[in-house]
Amino acid sequence: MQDIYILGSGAMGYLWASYFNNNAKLHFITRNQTAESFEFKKRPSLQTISATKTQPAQLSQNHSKIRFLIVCTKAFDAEKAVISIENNLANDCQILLIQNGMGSQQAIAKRYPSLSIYACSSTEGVFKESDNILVHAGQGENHIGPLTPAAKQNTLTTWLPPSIYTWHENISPILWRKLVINSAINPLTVIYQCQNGKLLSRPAAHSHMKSLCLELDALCDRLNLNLAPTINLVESICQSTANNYSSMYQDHKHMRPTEIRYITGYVIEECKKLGIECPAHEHVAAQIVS
Ligand code: KPL
Repeated sequence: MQDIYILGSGAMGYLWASYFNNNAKLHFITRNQTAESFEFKKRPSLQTISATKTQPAQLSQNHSKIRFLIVCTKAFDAEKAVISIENNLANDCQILLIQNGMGSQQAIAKRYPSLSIYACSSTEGVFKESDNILVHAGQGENHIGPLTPAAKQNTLTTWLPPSIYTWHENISPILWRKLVINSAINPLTVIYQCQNGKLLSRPAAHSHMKSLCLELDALCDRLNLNLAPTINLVESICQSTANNYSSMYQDHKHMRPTEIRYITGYVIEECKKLGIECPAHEHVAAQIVS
């Protein structure tokens, strides 16, 4: 059985572990837990998943080098987390990155250019009810593509169940599409303290969204991304996820750091590089704690 290592034991980490259906040895690498076996259940299927928890320091003692790694941390933790175990990575290690926004995945790919590094954009809806219960609330999709030259579809199929993702030779437009959605929705749900759907019914929030989308249109046009007018895309996602509280709203509500630097911050950086004015994004970035 293959050993699969997972960084990040939040809902996404649990979900990715569940995809292996116990056909692999699953190891969560955690900062503050000693090695121990544990189980959790996934609802509504009631599948039981068994795994171990291992601290980075224990990796060198009890484990061979890591060949398959899935990084499910928040964007701001991802690079630090990979660096903390870099001495344990095999020369042919394959790393799958599942972060919101952009910037963190590219930084990791730049740091380890010889490894096989993949980015995933996921629309799966999950939350942890407790440490032993994962709730799969919304069926979504996973889109995966390469970030380094060594990352190939046929290498990925040697360990990742092909039924759970769609492969893209060019993942960049997919990551951009999600970034556009997140930058026009997530910060506004924090500013207006509401679910995604309410951004359409509250006039102030809706007109704020339109100003963000006009800046995103200018950026998408310059990058030749076929996404403008982005307001149509953003409004349709607000409708289909109307009852969701965005991930940024939830982070803010629980007083956790937010991913604003990797969402709005990335848009601002790209606009600056291209000489595009983006006052609405700058204003939003100044209002949200990172
Ligand atoms: O991706 C999301 C998020 O909350 O981060 C959306 C699509 C906005 C759904 O809530």
